[in-house]
Amino acid sequence: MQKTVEFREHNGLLDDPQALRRQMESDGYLFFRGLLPADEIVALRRRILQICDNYGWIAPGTELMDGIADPSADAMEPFCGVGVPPAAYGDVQCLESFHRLAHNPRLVTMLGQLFDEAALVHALKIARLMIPAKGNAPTPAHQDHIFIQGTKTVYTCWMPLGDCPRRLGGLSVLRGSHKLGILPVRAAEGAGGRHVILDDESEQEWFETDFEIGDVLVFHSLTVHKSIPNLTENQIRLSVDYRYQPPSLPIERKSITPHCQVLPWEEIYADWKSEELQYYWRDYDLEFKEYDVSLVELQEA
Ligand SMILES: O=C(O)CCC(=O)C(=O)O
Repeated sequence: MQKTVEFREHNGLLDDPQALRRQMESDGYLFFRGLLPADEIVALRRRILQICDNYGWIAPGTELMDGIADPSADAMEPFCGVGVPPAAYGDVQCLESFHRLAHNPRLVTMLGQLFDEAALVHALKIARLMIPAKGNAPTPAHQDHIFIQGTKTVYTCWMPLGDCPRRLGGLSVLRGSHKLGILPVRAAEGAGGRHVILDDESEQEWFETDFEIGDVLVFHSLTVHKSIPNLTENQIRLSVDYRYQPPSLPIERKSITPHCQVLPWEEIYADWKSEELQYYWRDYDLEFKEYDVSLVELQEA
């Protein structure tokens, strides 16, 4: 039987590494209210909505920051589960502030406490511009590990770029599902195109919330999660998902490449003001692990 439960808030565990680790081990997720500075997120939101406007996807006469989609956006062809076509996504990947947010000291410190080792931020960083349009189905229930691989000790930080009440979508996690091991998958619509096959009889507790700007959801690479359908008629759900791991554990090469190879790093970096966050992973002595394609093979049609 499926049950929907409000996220527990874990701000009280910040600065207590053992308590953070215990909570992650127990439920497979952590949720922090207002962990990130709203002004940084607002600025990034504005840059991304400006890109949407450049492509004609913002309804004329509406306030840019409300992110109201123009009906013509229905004609665009989204790719790679990011909500928009490659040209627009390339523009987002070129934003220095989009990459910088993943390195926010509050995030990196919290993850370092969880790992008991300074966290490596994956270079592959994802933005989702979920315009309610044809082809933008909600993300099916899945485990990140089958796509990311390397070590299972990879944690995802998901955060909305603005308030994200349930009716706008948002992410939901299946509590404790990181203990189920790697689950088989069937084909599905939405990002990743894979839906985990779960025992229907099992008691399922899906945790969700009305996200506010600055909130951060952290989950283990085996924690099953999905997006909630966007029930608004025309509002764009903007979010980012970044990944972290201990640098001492194996990593798969894709994690140091631009998401979906949308542009090469040289083009992404072309207009950046600072070199600090360019090619930073080259400072690590990383152990690379081959991608195992069998993990994404479909078990059911
Ligand atoms: O934002 C979404 O719709 C999907 C995000 C996701 O699956 C992830 O962060 O791993």
